[in-house]
Amino acid sequence: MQLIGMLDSPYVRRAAISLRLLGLAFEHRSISVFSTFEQFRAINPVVKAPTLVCDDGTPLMDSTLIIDHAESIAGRSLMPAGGAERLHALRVLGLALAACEKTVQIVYERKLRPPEKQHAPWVDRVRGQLAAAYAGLEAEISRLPPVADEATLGQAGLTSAVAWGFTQMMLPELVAPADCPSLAAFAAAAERLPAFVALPPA
Ligand SMILES: N[C@@H](CCC(=O)N[C@@H](CS)C(=O)NCC(=O)O)C(=O)O
Repeated sequence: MQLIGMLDSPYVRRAAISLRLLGLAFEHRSISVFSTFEQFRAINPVVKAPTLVCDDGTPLMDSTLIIDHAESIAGRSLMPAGGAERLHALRVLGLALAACEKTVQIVYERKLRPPEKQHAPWVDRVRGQLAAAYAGLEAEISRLPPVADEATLGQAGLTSAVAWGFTQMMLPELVAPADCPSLAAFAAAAERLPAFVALPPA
């Protein structure tokens, strides 16, 4: 199978790291939804990254759905099976995905719209949502197992670390590490794991 998309997308990166942690072989193709739009469109006319082209040619979209499919192939999950642990992981994952989404919205507003068409009230709203997502993540992250090795890193921790790295790479002025010390330390430890090192965002 082929994973299509650039690793500077947090969605592509979380899918790639998940595939690797699940022990699944895949070819990663760094095709951009922007600079190589037509090449991407030839693979998936919807042009969404990540796209997973399955072995039978089916193009799947959305990182969460791709990970769901990958877990069904691997026969195991990066999420806790149930109970309070799963509920907490779902809470953390939702916050991390919201942080990714709000970061992407601000980046698109800045990069894709001409300055005179940028809408300050919208950006302020999204900035508030981004700050709330990171405040929530900072409050919750200490309840995840500390990053010891890849075997102990679940989906919630993986995606939190990817989200943090993405926001720090794209909008470092908006969320200071000093405001999220636990999350920053957690992400730094995750970034030292082989799967994160092998799949860098840049
Ligand atoms: N919910 C989706 C979000 C994917 C997403 O928005 N990807 C961006 C790249 S970071 C994209 O495809 N942008 C191109 C577009 O939406 O036109 C996921 O989890 O995969």
